[in-house]
Amino acid sequence: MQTLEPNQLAQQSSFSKEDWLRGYRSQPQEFAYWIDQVEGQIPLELEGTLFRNGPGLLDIHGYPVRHPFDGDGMVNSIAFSQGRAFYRNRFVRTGGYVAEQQAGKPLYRGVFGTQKPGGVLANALDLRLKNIANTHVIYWGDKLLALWEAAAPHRLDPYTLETLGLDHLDGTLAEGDAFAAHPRFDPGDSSQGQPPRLVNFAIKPGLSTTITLYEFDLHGNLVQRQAHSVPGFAFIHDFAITPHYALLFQAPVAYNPLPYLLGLKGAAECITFKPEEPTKIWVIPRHGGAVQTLETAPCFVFHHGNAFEQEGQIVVDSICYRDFPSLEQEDYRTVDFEAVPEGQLWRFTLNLDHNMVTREPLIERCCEFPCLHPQRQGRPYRYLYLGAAHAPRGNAPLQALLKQDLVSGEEQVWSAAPQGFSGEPVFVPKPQGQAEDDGWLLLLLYNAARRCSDLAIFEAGDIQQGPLARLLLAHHVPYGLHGSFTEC
Ligand code: 3ON
Ligand code: FE
Repeated sequence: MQTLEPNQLAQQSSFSKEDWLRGYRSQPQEFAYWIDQVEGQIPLELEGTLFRNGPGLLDIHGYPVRHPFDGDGMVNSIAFSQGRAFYRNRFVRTGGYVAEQQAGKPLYRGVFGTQKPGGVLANALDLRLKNIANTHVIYWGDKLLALWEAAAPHRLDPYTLETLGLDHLDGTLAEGDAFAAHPRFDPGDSSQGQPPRLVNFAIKPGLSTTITLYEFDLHGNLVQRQAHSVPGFAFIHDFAITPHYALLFQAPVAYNPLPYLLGLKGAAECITFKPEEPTKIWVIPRHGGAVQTLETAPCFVFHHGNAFEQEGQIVVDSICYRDFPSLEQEDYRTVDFEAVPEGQLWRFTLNLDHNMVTREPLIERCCEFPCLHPQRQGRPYRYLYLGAAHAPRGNAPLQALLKQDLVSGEEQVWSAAPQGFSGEPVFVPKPQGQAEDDGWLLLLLYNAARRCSDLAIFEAGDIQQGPLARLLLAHHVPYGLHGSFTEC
């Protein structure tokens, strides 16, 4: 066996940049087929459909997007039945996608800096948003919805993935209203007479920002809405809930829209981090009561793991970045991973009586895309699953699956390095499961060795044994964002 000096070890990379980049090629084709290349066994009891969303196009007829978050939404479904799996993918036929595919060139600017061809003059003062429906896909109230946080959802046919049109949630959203891409499913508590709820928020930024909170019942009917105005600009991508509270983190950012108006930058590229100011945590009671705001050290959060109430305090577990990842430096394809901060999991404990927040690091390994047992949402919990870097320290692409035991502190890691790249795991409880980790984890991997994607199915109770099954797709799916599982 080869032995390595410590400095050589540090230089040894767990991936090649060429391999990583190949996962960001457009996938313009749409497929529908039974997956017949399967390594291992698909569990017979796994019945239902995994939906995933993400940018399907990284270019529009050869014009590259400036950032993957600007890519047109492509929804994938993998339907499991009797040990077999059927794959399908379709682009969301948003107005922008249809028009641009017809025109053969970009007709819209992207929030993350994509510009129309034609230089500054062609872009200045064009402030139309292209709703790209690329961030999440959920099935709720008999509707399959593709979400993008700055505009309304698109409704899709859950079987064919055909786009049925924009959906204003039975009149809940007015024309032009936003709806965040991060709804939370509150499982409720039947012993307390609390039914399940879908809770989501919407942000209307400006000199002051309006946060609207929505709650829907199982049938998709709006049961509660409240709106609050908070001082200053806010970019809030995700939030957390407990049975009594919604929690939103407002990072200290400034927004100077001038370069956006002038056609020089995308809106998100005009956001800068203010490291001398605190991050504010907005605590909104879900069932009435005064809103409270607490402060903690400056940090930026895209995603929260979970939150819960404990002994009069609120605990929130969140992936924090030292600052808002600056977008303006260079092309995402030439990123220097070492030069940008990684996401790490922190635990915030909020004492509402004393208006105090304490925080401690839980996972120092670079990680993102947390998920947990859906019945533990908003409740005390033990296990969090995430996409993670192969190496225990430093910023790097996600190549691993991490299971964190928050009670014992034990971590389990399964890595797909050097040629595998991971993303968000989705937890599916077993039909008769008892333990919190009695379920499967579904993880879409980009497999650079095949230049195709694999769906890996893990036993959540033991991820280190590797996947129970690997479903080899006949093509690649560009690195995606979020997805969900539904039993039908
Ligand atoms: O001008 C305002 C500012 C702003 C940024 C208003 C606004 C609402 C138009 C706005 C828009 C925000 C949008 C559209 C955000 C979309 C975010 C998005 C599509 C994805 C975010 C992903 C986050 C993470 C952390 C992804 C991580 C990915 C990896 C680790 C790589 O696989
Ligand atoms: Fe997200």
